[in-house]
Amino acid sequence: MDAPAPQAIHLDAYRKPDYRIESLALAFDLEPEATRVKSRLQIAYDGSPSDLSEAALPPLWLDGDDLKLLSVCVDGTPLDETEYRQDATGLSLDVTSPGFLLEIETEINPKANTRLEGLYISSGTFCTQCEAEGFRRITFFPDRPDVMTVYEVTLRADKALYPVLLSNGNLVESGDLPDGRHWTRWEDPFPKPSYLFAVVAGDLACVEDSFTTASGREVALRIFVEHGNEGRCAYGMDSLKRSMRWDEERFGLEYDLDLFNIVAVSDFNMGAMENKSLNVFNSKCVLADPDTATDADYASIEGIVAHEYFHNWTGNRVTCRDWFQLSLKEGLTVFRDQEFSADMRSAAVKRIQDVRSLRARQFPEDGGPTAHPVRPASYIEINNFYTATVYDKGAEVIRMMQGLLGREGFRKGMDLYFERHDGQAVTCDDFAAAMSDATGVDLNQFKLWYSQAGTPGVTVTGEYDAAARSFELTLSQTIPDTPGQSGKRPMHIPLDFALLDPDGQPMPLKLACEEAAPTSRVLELRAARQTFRFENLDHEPAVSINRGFSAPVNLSIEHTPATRAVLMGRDGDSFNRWETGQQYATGLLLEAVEAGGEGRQTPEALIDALRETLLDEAQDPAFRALALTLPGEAFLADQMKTVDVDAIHIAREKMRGDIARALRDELLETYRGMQSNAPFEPTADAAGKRALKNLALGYLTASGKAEMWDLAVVQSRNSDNMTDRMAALALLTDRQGPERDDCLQAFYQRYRDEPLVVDKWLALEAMSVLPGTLERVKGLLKHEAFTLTNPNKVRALIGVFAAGNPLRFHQADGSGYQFLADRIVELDRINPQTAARLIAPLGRWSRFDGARQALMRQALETILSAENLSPDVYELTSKSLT
Ligand code: B3K
Ligand code: ZN
Repeated sequence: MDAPAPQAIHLDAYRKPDYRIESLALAFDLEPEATRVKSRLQIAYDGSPSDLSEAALPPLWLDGDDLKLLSVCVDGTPLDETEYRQDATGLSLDVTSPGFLLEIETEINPKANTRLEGLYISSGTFCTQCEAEGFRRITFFPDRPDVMTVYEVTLRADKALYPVLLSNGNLVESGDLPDGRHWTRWEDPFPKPSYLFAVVAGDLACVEDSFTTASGREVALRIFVEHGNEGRCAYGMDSLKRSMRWDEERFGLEYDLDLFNIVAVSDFNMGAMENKSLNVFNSKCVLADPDTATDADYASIEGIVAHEYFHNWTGNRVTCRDWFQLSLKEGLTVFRDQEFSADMRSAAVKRIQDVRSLRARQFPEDGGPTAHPVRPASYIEINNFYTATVYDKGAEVIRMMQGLLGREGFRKGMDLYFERHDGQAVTCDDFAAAMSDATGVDLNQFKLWYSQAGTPGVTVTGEYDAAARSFELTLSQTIPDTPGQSGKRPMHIPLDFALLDPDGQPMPLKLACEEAAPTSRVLELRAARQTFRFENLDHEPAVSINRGFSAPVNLSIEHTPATRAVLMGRDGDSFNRWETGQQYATGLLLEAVEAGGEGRQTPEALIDALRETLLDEAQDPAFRALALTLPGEAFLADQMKTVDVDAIHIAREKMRGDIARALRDELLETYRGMQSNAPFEPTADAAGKRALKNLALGYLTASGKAEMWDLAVVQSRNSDNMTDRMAALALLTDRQGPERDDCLQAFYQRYRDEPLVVDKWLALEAMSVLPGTLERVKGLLKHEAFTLTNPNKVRALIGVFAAGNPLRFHQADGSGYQFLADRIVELDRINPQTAARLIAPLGRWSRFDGARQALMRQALETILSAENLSPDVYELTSKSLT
């Protein structure tokens, strides 16, 4: 790299803005290659009155990126070029009066905007993405979240090509213009930061519904989609209405405008965006019907629609002071969407799924070269900080607060937060202060969760004294060093806790110093090491700790075969029932990996426990499916000092085979028993049955009986829904032979005109464990179905290969690494944000053997030596190499 390395921005350098924007009027003349943007900003000096002598007024800084400046006027007078200074990052104006009207005209080229930040075109529709710093690619503006103002937006465009013209807030006027053009004007009465601004213009179909809020406001709900997709909006619409009701009931939060719009677009850098009253969605995250979407897609749509809607209060009405506070809105809103989904579906199953995803995405991040705190202290490119840590660990931090304050206390804290901060841009400290002030709970030590990175390790040991009928529990914590942070302070860790008797019943927990003996407690670990002594216990207890995964830590605890059986079979906390089984299987698998993969026969104790769960009709099928799913290869890798992808794969397949052979009859019975002739319903119950049925099918194909594969072939061809079809194909993609190719080919032919299903097809090829996968993936880059300009396609093929196929990505010759490096360099020129998101698998190099380490570092060096690297890719690649 010849250009100077991009500079980092630091949290402690925060300064409040010098100027307020009292109002903003924007007018767009939309043309694909030359859109004109006129902005009128009423500006006021926001410093102390003593600074008001004219000479002392600081210059006004306006961010700008890739804009053609046409004119600047102050109070009606055009400025000449000596009165402002422009560089590649913006404009600095001399200010002579504490209040003035600034008018700026710029020209932009949406068609050339392949970064998908700012104003761009997706399948002929104009749309915007402004978070985090896209607004500066539309017009010059102080593009930071603590500058909030009211917007009036006028849109003018060709009426035939763009009959729908949308922006934030309420439609106030519209009309026709000469030359086949038309216009609309929008006003958003709520002050907002620029990142929540949005515009959409296109020829879109609209599905309409309505919602009446608790206080009687009638809200029009609209989902705009490409023509032909109207039939795929029902689930998203229903999710929206249920979210609106839920937020009223759980948090007393009502919608605040008469209109709520969702627009689906096919080219989008992430899932969706919460622009005020005009949410823009990746079509994948809102469109669904049984023929094209799986149960997992339905669940994700429900969660994402809710998430974006919930941002209206947590993010929009109260926003972030600066981007270091991103988790203020994201962690809190993820927590809210998790709670919503838990209420809509099975809370136990939802919790297990969330923990699985935390462990798959966040724990490795927290233990790798890009580890950062929930509130980072510095960044080069903020788009690189929309991470699992900020989102998912951030949500865990909020969940722990709810655990410490109780649900009622937490609600009081939320009420106080809105009472104090509605309409403001605030910090994570302001949030914690509201929680603490509303309840009197001291959160000072707890706030280390915001500033210390790394997953804490908690070790649990216990000793039962039969003569004294007492049990002594010792907890100790260590917080690992992470880049730039060492010697950390002990955290405040809330651990939900019970002691179970041999029947799985919770025993009274009487501490020596207390009279009360509840049957469950939250143990608050605050010191590096703490001991708790419980009295009056008639049996040696089974320790059920970190129930419901109350704290995001790595727990280390030894069980005897007897206590393990109690926890696995009878713990009333279903999370720990699941967790104990997973720990048991993990221990066995890691032993087998040590032995090169094959290891010994899977013990009867595990098989018996799995049989019991499989056949236990009292338990939710979705839970049973999760309990019978072995820990994934990536999770196992994360438990090892030096990862051996081949041995992990062999060990896991061997155990699957053992289980399949031992339980074949029961699995076949389950496979048949979970079939249904009823029409597809995306309910949690029906989805749970399909999950268990497909789990059984997976094991059956692993049992070594060739005829079991016929079940998968038939299911892939004859199912009436995408869930079953995909489940069968995911098995078939790993099996060499003509059926595989025939089934995948038939699938592509059937769905070649459905972009979202074509993504699934690409992902199936990318996740195959067969040896020729990399070659097939390379071939698919040239397939008519693939393009580097669409982020969904990139993630489906390249992303799934690199992050979801450890066996083939890490093949010993390093060809997987070099393939990824080349694609990242190529994509960086088109779309840096999406390119940067592909780097993480290479950053894990230190966990591999010497030969792979060298090859992975070499691939990272290839990226770093490319010319004109974006700050996005530069930041993550350089950090990954340290
Ligand atoms: N707030 C957006 C994410 C924007 C990402 C910008 N790189 C979606 C969400 O979290 O709801
Ligand atoms: Zn969000």
